[in-house]
Amino acid sequence: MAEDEVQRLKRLAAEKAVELVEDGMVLGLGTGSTAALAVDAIGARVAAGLKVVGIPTSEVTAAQSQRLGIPLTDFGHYNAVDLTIDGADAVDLADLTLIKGLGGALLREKIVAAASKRMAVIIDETKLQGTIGSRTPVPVETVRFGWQSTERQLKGLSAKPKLRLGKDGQPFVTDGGNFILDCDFGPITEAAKLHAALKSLTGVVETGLFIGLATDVIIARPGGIEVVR
Ligand code: ABF
Repeated sequence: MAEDEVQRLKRLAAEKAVELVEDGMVLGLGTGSTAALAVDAIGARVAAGLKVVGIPTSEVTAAQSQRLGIPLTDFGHYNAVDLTIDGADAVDLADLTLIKGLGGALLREKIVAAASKRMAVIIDETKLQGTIGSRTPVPVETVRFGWQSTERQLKGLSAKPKLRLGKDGQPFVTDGGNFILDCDFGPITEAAKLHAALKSLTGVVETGLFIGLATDVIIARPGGIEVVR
């Protein structure tokens, strides 16, 4: 699909999700190119008088929100988020399991998603990949100390881990100061079991498997929008 068309679809999905935003809501503000379009649309509504507060899922989103005048808050002030709008890297429509974290923000994204009453995931149809993991690795956020040891443990779970590098060729460092090991497992049939096994490894902070968190998936296709709940 041409890049312009993908961009158009991302915008459609983002705008559809922002229709769910109501006055007075606490919003989870996602990260990534699709979520950024939703944050833009929220910013436009705030400029027109909408009253909301947002909890950003990354420093990048925090900076974008501040530029747009979206008031920010945190979990010291609110226990729960009314609605989170975020992107994803792969979605299995059978049970709304997601892979997230290719953008590097999976830890904050998961903390916000787990505290959310509703999580609308916005994607273009290229993110639909049938069985999760078939085309997208699972990002695993790992503490820096001893990452090679964590990597060996991951290999013991049959992963093919690869340390993520930044544009400068150095290890990519997350907002939490951690590394990411992108783990190819091939098609994942038991995501919850795999997630639990990964989390039990010393050194693993969080995984990019989002299970039971998405409530709505908004898919933009060339023919129109589909919403799966
Ligand atoms: C965030 O951004 C991530 O969880 C996911 O890794 C990525 C998707 O980015 P994009 O919308 O740019 O494809 O939502």
